Amino acid sequence: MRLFSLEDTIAAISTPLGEGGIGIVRISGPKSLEIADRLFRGKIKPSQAPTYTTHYGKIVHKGEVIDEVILTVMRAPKSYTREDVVEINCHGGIFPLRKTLEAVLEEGARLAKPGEFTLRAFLNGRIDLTQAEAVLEIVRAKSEIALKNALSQLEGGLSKYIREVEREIVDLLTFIEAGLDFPEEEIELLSREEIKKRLEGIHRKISSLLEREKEGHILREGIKVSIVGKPNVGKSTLLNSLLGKEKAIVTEIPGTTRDLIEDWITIQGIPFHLVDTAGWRETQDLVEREGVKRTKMAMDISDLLLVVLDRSEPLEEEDKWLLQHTKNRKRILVINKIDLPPAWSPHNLPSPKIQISALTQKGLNDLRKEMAKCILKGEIEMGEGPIITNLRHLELLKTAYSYIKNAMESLNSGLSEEFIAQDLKTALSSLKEILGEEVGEEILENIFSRFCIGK
Ligand SMILES: Nc1nc2c(ncn2[C@@H]2O[C@H](COP(=O)(O)OP(=O)(O)OP(=O)(O)O)[C@@H](O)[C@H]2O)c(=O)[nH]1
Ligand SMILES: [Mg+2]
Repeated sequence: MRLFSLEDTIAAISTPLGEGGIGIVRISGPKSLEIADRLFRGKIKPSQAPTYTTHYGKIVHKGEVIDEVILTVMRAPKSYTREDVVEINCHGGIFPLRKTLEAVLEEGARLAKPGEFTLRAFLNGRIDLTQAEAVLEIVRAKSEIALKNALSQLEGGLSKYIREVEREIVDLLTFIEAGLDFPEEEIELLSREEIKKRLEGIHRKISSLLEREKEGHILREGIKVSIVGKPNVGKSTLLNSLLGKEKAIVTEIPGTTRDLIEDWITIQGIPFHLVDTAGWRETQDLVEREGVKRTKMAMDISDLLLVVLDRSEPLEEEDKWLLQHTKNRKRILVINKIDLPPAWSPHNLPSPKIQISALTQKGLNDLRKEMAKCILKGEIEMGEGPIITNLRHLELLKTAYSYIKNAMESLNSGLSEEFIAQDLKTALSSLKEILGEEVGEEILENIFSRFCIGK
């Protein structure tokens, strides 16, 4: 299968396309240096350059100077892919980059598939699968905490944890199987009590990873926050103020926002996915009605609601309805327009409530703090240690967990140790699959196809 061939030399533009300071064409594989030799004109031939050195020169193809470049040589095995890698730093425009890539391809490289450089690093054993996946998570990280977690995964934090659990399972299996193979021999065996203790230890380790599933979900998806309220209370103004940009249209006409408007912010390192919604009211207007329907759906799937009330106008039926219907949800009451004379007092409203002026930004910091507090309070402690953010890992861990549980139950109900060994083996192979030690090509294809080309 082509995806897994390591014999050919691959190349791609590794920086985003568009106008930039520089752009990089990356080449990896056995012919990298040879190809570079044919295109590069400088003081030294790339194939004679020591590893980790950079060289100034020109790319010349078919007698035509394509670009003035800096070329970097990284020799196997100390490179991203563990193969010979050449990176050509071109001027940033699309044209020189494309021309350089074309020349590289004409000289014998083939265009890399998405994620193929990272795939090679994995296939060549430089990184395991969780580390390869971390590369993708780093690119996609939506907040500092997500980035930190992905970086630690790239450094092998998660792999180390899982390898420890693997080792404990293998140790236990060795004892159990020795007992099964040589029942008559005088070898030191574990008592059922000791087996139980070890199983419990393994169980604890896996479950403590699983317990942080919720944090993983947040890092992956962010906290979904819907801004709701009747028309004209200032929802879109609030969205814009939190984002620091004019994302949503704001007018004094009630019913301005019809569709959901979404964007991301981070507060204290936590990613929030904000959704501004259509004002909540009964209406005959078809478009607006559809908008309100979407508001309902957004509300249903939110982790947190910002229920916005306008303090400068008397409360109406819609406000009361919303207050009543969101009372069992995680919410913050946002009392807006405090820069205007008040028409009522929020005194009797339940907490948490924050008074703000979305227009002048007064109170906005308190609101941010409250949003972070709602999330951190008791539920999400972004503590130390790996957090599972990847659904593939999560599923496999759950499988391992259930087999360890099976093994514990078999032991408690006095079943033969053969059953326990079987469960342990299945759990072990799930853990190996997380690290990519036992994983099918189809799964690899699926993972790496989500990367961008050039990674
Ligand atoms: N004085 C004052 N005016 C505000 C404040 N927040 C919003 N407004 C004004 O209130 C009007 C409505 O604001 P929007 O943000 O469009 O209100 P909305 O809740 O999104 O309204 P719909 O999209 O129609 O549901 C605009 O004229 C805003 O300038 C505030 O804190 N103080
Ligand atoms: Mg609006």
